[in-house]
Amino acid sequence: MGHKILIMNGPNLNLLGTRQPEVYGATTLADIEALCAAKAETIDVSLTFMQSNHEGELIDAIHAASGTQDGIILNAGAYTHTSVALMDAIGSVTVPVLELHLSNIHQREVFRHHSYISKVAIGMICGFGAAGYPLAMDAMTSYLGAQT
Ligand code: CA2
Repeated sequence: MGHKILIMNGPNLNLLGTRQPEVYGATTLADIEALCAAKAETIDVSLTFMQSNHEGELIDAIHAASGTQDGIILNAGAYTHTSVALMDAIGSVTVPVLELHLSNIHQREVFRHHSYISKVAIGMICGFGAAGYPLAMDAMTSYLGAQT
């Protein structure tokens, strides 16, 4: 089995596909998980997929990923713009984190333009909707493959 990748989803992403489809699309988080599971098969990735509405749970998951996962793909939701604690958690582990957003945060309200996660992420994908998830898996796999 290839790399171990953890995909983490933050607050309100459990509501995907049920509200604001004009912003976030009609795809549910369960649909995205299925998309990622199918992608994992094709690129030989061992995938763990989770969602939490709780900042501390997300921080605990980052700590737990240290030494057990090869990479994290993180859509931190609105914590992206508020959470020094999540930034510090990522900064405290060596596991690489790729920042992901469904929407193009730079096209939206000014308060979404700043990301604490970007300070500590290896890179960021945004604006491609659900398709960003398998893109992020390719990007993380490529990043991990380039590491010595
Ligand atoms: O574009 C993204 O992926 C975001 O991380 C989504 C967050 C938002 O706060 C970030 O600025 C950008 C919000 C997720 C909320 O998801 C909802 C889904 C359905 C209905 C309402 C909210």
